Parts: sequence; structure tokens; C-alpha cells
Amino acid sequence: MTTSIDAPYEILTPDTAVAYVRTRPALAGRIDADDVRSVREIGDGNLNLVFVLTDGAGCGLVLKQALPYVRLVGPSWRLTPDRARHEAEALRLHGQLAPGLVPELYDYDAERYVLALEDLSDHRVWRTALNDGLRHDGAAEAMGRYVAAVALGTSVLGMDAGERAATLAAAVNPELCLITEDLVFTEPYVDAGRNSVLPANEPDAAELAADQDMVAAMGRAKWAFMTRAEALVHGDLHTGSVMVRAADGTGGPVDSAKAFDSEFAFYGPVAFDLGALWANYVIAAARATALGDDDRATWALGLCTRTWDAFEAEFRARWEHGLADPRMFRADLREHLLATWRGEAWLFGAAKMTRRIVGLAKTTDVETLPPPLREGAARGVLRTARRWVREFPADPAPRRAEEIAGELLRA
Ligand code: SR1
Ligand code: MG
Repeated sequence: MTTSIDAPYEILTPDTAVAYVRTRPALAGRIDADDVRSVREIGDGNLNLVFVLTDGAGCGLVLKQALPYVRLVGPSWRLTPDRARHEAEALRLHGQLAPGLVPELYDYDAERYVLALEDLSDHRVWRTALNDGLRHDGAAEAMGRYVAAVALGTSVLGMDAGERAATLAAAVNPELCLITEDLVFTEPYVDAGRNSVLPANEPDAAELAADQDMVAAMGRAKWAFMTRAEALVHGDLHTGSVMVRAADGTGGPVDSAKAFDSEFAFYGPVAFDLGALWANYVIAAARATALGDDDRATWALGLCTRTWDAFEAEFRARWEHGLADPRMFRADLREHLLATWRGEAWLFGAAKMTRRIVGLAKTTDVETLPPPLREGAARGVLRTARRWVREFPADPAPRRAEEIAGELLRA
């Protein structure tokens, strides 16, 4: 399949991956290119090719190459491969600010849009682990700390103004942002022909699109997304963008959790990443509720507070020592920002929930449920989103968001 791709640069295949490694000086010593035992293409995302190479000593290396189109749809949807550069630049910066919370980047090839990355074969994608009923406690807190490190370290709060301006300019990522603007904020309400739901959920999707409070809230969310260049956010921080490893080798507490796939990174609202996590916790809870496991649903919803509390604590800690200009950035600003982000996490969470139910690029949490269960899970998620945008101005406590979701998922 990969050999016939029409691209203005050479596309990697399992047969050419080892030869490619030999051409990259930065990869010398990362893997024994003379003793590679396996090359597997494992890309299961919507956009890219991903190869894992393993040598005889067990050393691994990941090569991730951006295709010039959306893999999920095919060559008819062209998409800039320069998204790989955005991912590389975000990874470098985020890795400095939050060591251990993103994969290590060994090399970036700007001519063939290839990132060479740390092998995380001893980790699992958090979403699939959640689908399997595992927990990996500590991952939600790790992601809260990651978002906080990025919020302070890439914004004017923690970065020199000139450096931040240059970073922002390089991070303008219009094609990837347009995908989010369309798929997340617009299409659940104005179908562009890419939406789909079970027949039994068609009334739910129609109610959503006709909900004028929801549409108005999504207009405000889209405005914030498109205008508020607060920090170099991840931009697509769902549970499928987190790799987890349990200390006990099963699904117990994590000794490692890493945010990956930052190709949607851009200067945007800090709460967009928090909302993405919250939305996916709700979706995980919807699966648990559909499967009759209310304890697990309560646990999954509790991840919203866990992420928020870790975010808040880390942000406060970094504020103490990491401010670029403490003359004007004082405690009152810190409290204002935290209150703003806590409320906006509800708004962006609602946006990220509905797109995964009615729009293109759904989630396995819900899609792998048998249709009779999927119907109820989808309805519960859509109702949660609609209630979140109504309630958050009154009570932005994450615990309240969890309670609302719990009630509506069970209804
Ligand atoms: C067309 S790309 C669809 C989705 O895949 C990515 O993971 C993003 O979430 C994007 O919206
Ligand atoms: Mg992705």
C-alpha cells in the first residue's frame, strides 16, 4: 500500500526503513541497523505511518512519517506533511518543560517529514487500556502536570517575550487547526456530509444541532480556539494521545505516562487540552456505564478532578519560580487564569465530546460497543455535553461536571 503513495517525497516502507536509519547520523547508536529483527507498521491513527524497528539486543526505534493526506479518508483529502515539523517542535519544547511526560525525539527529517522517536513498546495507548477495563492510575494527574508545564512554560508567563513571539510564529498551524475548527466546533451542528450515527441516535443528533444554547456556546468556544494564543498547546490531547505504562506491568498505577502525537500543536487556549481530556474521560465512563459497571464509570469521571487538581497544583508551583516578568504578573492574575480555564474546560470538553459521537473520527470506547449499548452511550455523552454548556457559568467545579455526567450517562 505504501509503495504506491503519490507523494513529492519518498515514503517509508517496512523494506526501506532500515536503509533509511543508516542515512541519519542522529540515529547512530539508537539501534543496530545491521541486526534489525523486525519492522512493523503500527500506525492506527487517522493521519500517519508509524514503524517500530527492533534489533537483536531488544533496542527499539519508532519512525513516524507524515503522509501528504489524511490516512483515515485517503488521498482525496490533502493535508500538509509539515504537521510533522509542528509535532517535532512541540515535542522538543514540551520535552524540555515536562521531561518524561512526552516521548524523546531523536531526529527530525524535514525533507521526508519523518520523526525518529523513543520506542514506547512497553507502554500502551491509554484509550485501549481503558477499553480493556484497566486504570493506570496516575496518568490523569501526569497529564494535568504536563498541561500546566506547557501553560506556564510556553506562554508569556514563563517565556521571554521575544522568544515566545518567535515560537508562536513558527507554530502557526492553519491546516491542522482548520480540521479542529470544522470537525470539533462546526460540523456536529452544521453537517458537512461527514457525520454519522446509529439510526436510533438520529433524533439525538438532530436535537443537538437544533439546541441553540449549544450552538451559541460552540460559537464562543470556536472564537476562543481561533483567537486566544495563550500557550503552545498539544491540540489533540485525547486518551488515544497518551501512552501509559504500569509499574506492575499490568493496569496498576503508572510509572510512566506520556502525551504523544502533538501534530495539532499551536498557540491556543490552555483549557482546550484540559477539555479534551475531560471529554475522553466522559466517553470512557459512557462505555463503563453501558457495560453496567457504575463503579468504573464513577472512577473514570473522577479523572476530571484528578487532572484538574494536578494541573492547578503544578501551575501554582511553577508560578512561584518560573515567571518571566513578576513585575505585573501577580497572584490576582494567577487566580483569574485558573478560574477562566476551569470554566472553559467544561466548554471545550463539551465540544470535544459531541464531535466524537456524531462527527468524523469517532472513538473505540463507544464504537466497539454492540449497537444496543452504543445507542445509550452516545445519547448519554451528547446529553452531558449539552448540560455542561448550560451549567458551567454557575458552578465550574470539576466535581459538578462529573456529577452531571454521571446522572446523564445513567439516565
Ligand atoms: C481528519 S483527522 C481526524 C481527527 O484525527 C485526529 O486525531 C484529530 O482528532 C482529528 O480531528
Ligand atoms: Mg493523533
